[in-house]
Amino acid sequence: MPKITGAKVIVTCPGRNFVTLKIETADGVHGIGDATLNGRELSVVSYLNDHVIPCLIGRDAHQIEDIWQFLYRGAYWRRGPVTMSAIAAVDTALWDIKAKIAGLPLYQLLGGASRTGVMVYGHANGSTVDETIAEALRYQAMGYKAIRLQSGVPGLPSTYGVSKDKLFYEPADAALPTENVWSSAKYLPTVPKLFEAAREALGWDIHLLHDAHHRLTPIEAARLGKDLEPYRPFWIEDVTPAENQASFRLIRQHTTTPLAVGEVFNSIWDAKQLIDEQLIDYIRTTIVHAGGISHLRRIAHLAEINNVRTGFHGATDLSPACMGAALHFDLWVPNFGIQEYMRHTPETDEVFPHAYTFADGYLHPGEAPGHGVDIDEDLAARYPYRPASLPVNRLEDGSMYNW
Ligand code: EZ4
Ligand code: CO
Repeated sequence: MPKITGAKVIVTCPGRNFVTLKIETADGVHGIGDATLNGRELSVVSYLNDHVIPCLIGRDAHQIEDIWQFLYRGAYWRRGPVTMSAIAAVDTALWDIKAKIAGLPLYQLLGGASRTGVMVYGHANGSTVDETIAEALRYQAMGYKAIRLQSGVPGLPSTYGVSKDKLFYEPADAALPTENVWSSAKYLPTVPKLFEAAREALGWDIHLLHDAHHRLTPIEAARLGKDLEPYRPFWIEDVTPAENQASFRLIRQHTTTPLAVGEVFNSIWDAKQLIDEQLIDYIRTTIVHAGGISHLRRIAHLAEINNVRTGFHGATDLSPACMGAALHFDLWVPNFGIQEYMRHTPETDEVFPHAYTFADGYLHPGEAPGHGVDIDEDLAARYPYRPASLPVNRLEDGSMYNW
């Protein structure tokens, strides 16, 4: 058996913070897994170092399911983003090791390729509609088949999704949370105008997406969905917070615009009612935040029998190790929908050498054994951790709100 002889946590900040778990076996094979939880990185580091790594040493790296169950059931305290990100890192690293030992790219172990490439969506944003459309045209020229559109809201000093650097959006912009201001009344009329202009400029042979980032009430979300129907969005995302899964019934009654939810979910239980009742169309859980490949596979299967497709989160805070693993999953999973793809900085790409490639709107995980992503530890050590928090939101009268 490939005995686990060592495991270490590597923290690096090549432009933003990443936490990576590296597991080593007696035969000299190693695997890596992403453990980054944006704004809460060091909590996962501590969970791994204090509670997980000591339990891994001496185990058989091939027993992925048993180790998963040990870490999940064995903690007694179930679920939660810190726990599930730590478990995900172990699970991803073990799948990487198993596939390397088999000499196969990970997608082959999952069941083989179901498609030739993974359709991804890029992010066009700007402070005005014109600026956003100009960006979207650039993405279309790069070959993207799907583009997310986010635009500034007149009267609000800043808006979710509108970045300074056009290729890399980084919301965790300060050591302590930046305070933003929100108004749904100001925001709601702007989105149909953005989509109308986008259809005019980009045509109909391209998928358009939008993220409301948890800011609407269910009835406001229903209205947004209705208002966007003429422009046939691929989806609207996180229109309302999803702790109360039943609240999506109300949105569903009113609009045929497809709904995507789940980037903050960490367990199948967060999505069970949404999927069982077919209240959403796309599930956005990721490998790193939802317990790794082993748990995401359960979510995907539940989704499949309910006509829900995958549309995994893929912002810059998901490291190349998560992206690589996700792409193998995407190439295999029968009910694939789309994959979010926000490019990493060149420094990040250097720290994480990877086999995946982009061409003509599709990513491919490559044919390297494992998930195809590694970490250059010497280079990683040159970028020390920098505290960074996600922003918070207040309404115009000062009330705390959802970011
Ligand atoms: O705010 O990844 O769809 N993408 C998003 C992201 C999230 C960040 C949080 O860490 O909503 O921009
Ligand atoms: Co989102």
